[in-house]
Amino acid sequence: MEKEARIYVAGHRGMVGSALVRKLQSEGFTNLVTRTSAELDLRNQAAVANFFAQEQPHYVFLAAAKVGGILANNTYRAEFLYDNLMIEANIIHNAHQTGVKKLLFLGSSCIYPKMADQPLKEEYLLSGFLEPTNEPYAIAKIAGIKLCESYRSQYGSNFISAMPTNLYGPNDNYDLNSSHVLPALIRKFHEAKVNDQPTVEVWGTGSPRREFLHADDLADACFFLMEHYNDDLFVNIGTGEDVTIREVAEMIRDVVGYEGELRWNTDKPDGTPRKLMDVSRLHAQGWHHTTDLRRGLENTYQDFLENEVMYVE
Ligand code: GFB
Repeated sequence: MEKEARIYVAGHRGMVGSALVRKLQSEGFTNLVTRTSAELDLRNQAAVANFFAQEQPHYVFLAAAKVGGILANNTYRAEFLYDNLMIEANIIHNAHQTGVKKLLFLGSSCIYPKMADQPLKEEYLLSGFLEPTNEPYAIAKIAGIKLCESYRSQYGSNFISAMPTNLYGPNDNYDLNSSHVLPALIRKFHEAKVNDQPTVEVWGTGSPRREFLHADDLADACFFLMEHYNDDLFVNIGTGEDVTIREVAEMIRDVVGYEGELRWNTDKPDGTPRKLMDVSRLHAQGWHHTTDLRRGLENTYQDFLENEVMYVE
C-alpha cells in the first residue's frame, strides 16, 4: 500500500478496527477513511453505495461486525445473522463496484465445525455441523468468505479473508451480558477485589479450551497480509496455543490480584469444547505473534484500570 493511499477501516471504533488504525498510523499511513455507525449505517445498501462512490477508497479493512460472547450470540441470533450479512454484502459488493484495489475481510474461528479435528486447518471449513450457540454468526462469516472468493473468481477482485482466533485487548466490550470471557473475567475479578467479595462466578465447567490473541498482534498480522498475501485461500490468525477456561480464569485472578474463590455456574453454556487454530499457513508466510498471554492480560488489565469509567458505564 502506498503511504498516501486512501484506506477505509470499517469498524474503527471497535477493538479490532481501533487496533488497525493504531497500526496503520504507526506505519505512516495518514489518509485513513472512517465513519462511526451513527454517520454510516453499514446495513443500509444505499448509504454504503453512496459512501463508496464518494470516498473511492483504494484499500478496505473490513473489521465492522456485530460481535459478542457466547450469551449474546445465542440470544440475539437474528441480529448476528442479519446485521453481519448486510454489512459484509454491502461493503464487499461496493468495493467491487468502485474498483477497490484490495480488501481484507475478517471472519472468526467459529466458522469451523464444532467437532472438527484439532488444530483447525483452513480446509475443514464446511466439513461438519457448527456449534449451535453461534451458528448464525458463523453462517454470516462463512458467507463473507464466500463473497470474497466469488468476487475474486468471477471478477478477479483482490479480496482476501483472514480468520482470527478469540481476541482481547484495548477497547474490548466489558458488558457482562454481551462480552467475551476475558473482558468479563477482568471486570468480575477487579470488582470482586475492590468490593471484597468472597467468590466470583465463572460460566460453564472450565474445561473448554480456547486460544487467545492480542488485538495488536491481530492488527499486525492483517497489515502483513494486506502487504504480502494475494491468494484466494483464506488464512487462520492465531497463536497456535490454547488454555482451558479454568487456567485462563486463574491467570486473570492472579493478574488482578484477587484472593477469593472461583464459583463455576454450569447453568451457563460451555460452547465449543476446543477451537485451536492451525496457523501453519500464516507461519509459512513469515508472520508470528509476539504477545504472550500473560503479558497481554497484564497490559489489558492496565488499560482497563485507565479506562474503567468509559468501559463500565
Ligand atoms: O468468550 P466466550 O463468550 O465465547 O466464552 P466462545 C468462552 C468460554 O468461556 C465459554 C466461558 O466456555 C464460556 O462459558 N466463560 C466463563 C465465560 N466465564 C465467562 C463469562 O463471564 N463470560 C463469558 N462470555 N464467557 C464466541 C462465539 O464463542 O467466540 C463468537 O460466540 C465468536 O461467535 C467468539 O466466535 C470469538 O469462544 O465460546
